[in-house]
Amino acid sequence: RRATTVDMAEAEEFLRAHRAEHPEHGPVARRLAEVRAEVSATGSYRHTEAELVYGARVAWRNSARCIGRLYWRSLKVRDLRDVRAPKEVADACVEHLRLATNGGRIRPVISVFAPDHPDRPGPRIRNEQLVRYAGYPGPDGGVLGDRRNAELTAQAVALGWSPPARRGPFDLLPLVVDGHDEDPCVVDLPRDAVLEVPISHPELPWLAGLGLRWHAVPVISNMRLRIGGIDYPAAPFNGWYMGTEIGARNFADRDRYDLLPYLGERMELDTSDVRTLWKDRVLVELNRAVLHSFEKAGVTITDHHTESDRFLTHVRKEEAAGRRCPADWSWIVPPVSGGLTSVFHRYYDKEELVPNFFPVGTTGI
Ligand code: HEM
Ligand code: NRG
Repeated sequence: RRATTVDMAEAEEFLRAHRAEHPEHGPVARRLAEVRAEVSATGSYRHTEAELVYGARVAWRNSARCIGRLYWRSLKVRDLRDVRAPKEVADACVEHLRLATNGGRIRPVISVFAPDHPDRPGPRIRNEQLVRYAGYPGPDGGVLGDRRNAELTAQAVALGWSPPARRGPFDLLPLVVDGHDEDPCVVDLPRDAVLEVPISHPELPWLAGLGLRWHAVPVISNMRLRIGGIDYPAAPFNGWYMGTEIGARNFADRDRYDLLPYLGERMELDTSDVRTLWKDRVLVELNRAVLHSFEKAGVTITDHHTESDRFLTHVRKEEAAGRRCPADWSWIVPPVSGGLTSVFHRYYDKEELVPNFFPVGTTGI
């Protein structure tokens, strides 16, 4: 995990881009000289507060898989670069959840913890999101809860975490944070830091009785933020949900909660032949239930039609600003009703830009 010296070419490109977009921070020449000296002496450099804020926002702007980028300028950046001890990282993550949740009026937030340095790596969060539901191995190879988190659940248990006495399908996993030269820290999330939405349906009263729920805020915590050659391996960020993420994937995927067969029976559809399109019909009702429930609970959520139109507005604004807007069609097009949404009917720029977010286990760009 030893990081290498900062790539000065990447640093320079970033510093020039920052001053070009924000001339109020003065001429770039002096800053470049300063950074060159710091990199020669230490192998790395420290971003100014303004560079960090700009870098984090541009990393979002450059995230080719994200349909929610219209609001990239509104990202609230928490400068936690001096926080590296696992327990302190975990506590600050709990605080992130509270700030972002904001009683249901969700705010986009990123918390940037200590970066990797040539002689000391930064902290790492093992959870892929701050809020994840446990997946327990059941009999016959089945899983109780979210199968996607089976591995993290096993790791937490191995590190001494005890699941609730009565295990359920929506048990909150603890945060698992690794530090440098320290044992990983396992911290339960306080219940009152995690807002959850009970799922009901506008016309199918029995659906509320199933006890389905989902957490209000998606906080991705396993991506490395890279800015100007510096890696921030712990930089959890959030926006709000688009309904299809929950209704068409988390609840529906065969390797997640796999609810379609059960709901098809409950809706009394003919599930004997895929050509009745029973799965498609269940999926629509499930997605209505998600949007309905979040709205009823007063929790920010968006739908795939609105978000697709907003995304194309964003692409046009970026073009007008003379910038490229890379986008990955296969991630941007929603997992239901693709052709009904505006984003389906065109292609996008493909190149990868930095700053950006990368899978935490990888190095470089
Ligand atoms: C991916 C929506 C905010 C960065 C996505 C996806 C959606 C989405 C639907 C695809 C997820 C999937 O298919 O699993 C939104 C909405 C936001 C928002 C509605 C509301 C404000 C943000 C913010 C950031 C961000 C604040 C970073 C600062 C990303 C990245 C991915 C992504 C890096 C790709 C994740 C991966 O590779 O697994 N977003 N997003 N998004 N978003 Fe956003
Ligand atoms: N599909 C995942 C979340 C991925 C990111 N989505 C966002 N990001 N909306 C899920 O939990 O369903 N965001 O930062 O808002």
